[in-house]
Formats: sequence, structure tokens, C-alpha cells
Amino acid sequence: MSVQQTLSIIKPNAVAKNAIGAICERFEKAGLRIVAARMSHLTREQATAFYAVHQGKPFFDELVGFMTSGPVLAMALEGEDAIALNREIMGATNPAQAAPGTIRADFADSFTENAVHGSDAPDTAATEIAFFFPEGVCPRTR
Ligand code: RTP
Ligand code: MG
Repeated sequence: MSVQQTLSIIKPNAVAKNAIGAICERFEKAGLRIVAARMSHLTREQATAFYAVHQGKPFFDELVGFMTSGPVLAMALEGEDAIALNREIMGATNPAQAAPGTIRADFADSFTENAVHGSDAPDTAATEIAFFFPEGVCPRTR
């Protein structure tokens, strides 16, 4: 175990249903600290670049259409084992398989509109945090 940072995105369907506060509360209650945050409405170019690893997959166009359909809240979260902890709190990608009490079980509307994104490994976390926060994140001061 070590202190890590991970990128979280509250996706357009969860922002639209005013669930930002409820979702951030889950991160904070689990011990994850928000060290950067930015609302943005992604362009097609930005969403395509962010999800480049999925280009060519059958769900890609729907994913980009969804991710550009409204504003998102991107955050860098910091804590012990933050990458795995965040994904545990999020629940399975397919909300039909997400464990009760997870964010996706409670806030997803479909496989595509599954409320949140979380980085899946240290290298992707670093790349994804730099994508949204090229200026860096806030250092801990206390
Ligand atoms: P994310 O990247 O958003 O945290 O989600 P994930 O790792 O759990 O899932 P990933 O395989 O990376 O897929 C990225 C996003 O694409 C949409 N998706 N739809 N309809 C489908 O079959 C399908 N498969 C993936 C979801 O929005 C998923 O979160
Ligand atoms: Mg993923």
C-alpha cells in the first residue's frame, strides 16, 4: 500500500441529476482527498483523446457522444491505494453487475451512462491527471 493519486470524472448523467455532492461525500468518507477539481464541457476532440484507448470499439461513438453531452467534474483524488479504492467505491463498469452501495449501483443510468470514471493503473492515472490538470494539483499544506 502507498499513497496514490487517481483521476475521477463525475460524468454528464450524474452532474445532470445533481449528484456531485452525494458522490464526493462517498470519496471523502472513504478517506480519499480531493486535491484538484475542474468542471468542463468536453469537446469531441478532447473526449476522443481522453478515451483514445477505446477507439475502434463498438461502444466508442456512443461513449464520446455521451461524454460531450454536458459538463463533467474532473477531480484528482489522493489517498492510500487510491486507484483500487476509487474503483471499489465506483462498482463494476456495467451497473447491472455493480455491488449494492456502490456509486454506479446508485447513480448509473446504463452501461454507457455509468456516472463515474476512475483511472485503472498508476501510469494511466498520471496521464489522465495531466490531461485535466496540466498545471498540477494542490500540494497538502496541513
Ligand atoms: P471508466 O474508464 O469510465 O472508469 O470505466 P471502466 O474502466 O470501468 O470501463 P472501460 O472498459 O474503460 O470503458 C470506458 C467506458 O466506456 C463505456 N462503455 N460502454 N456499452 C458498452 O459495452 C460499454 N463498455 C464500456 C462506459 O461508460 C465505460 O465506463
Ligand atoms: Mg477505463
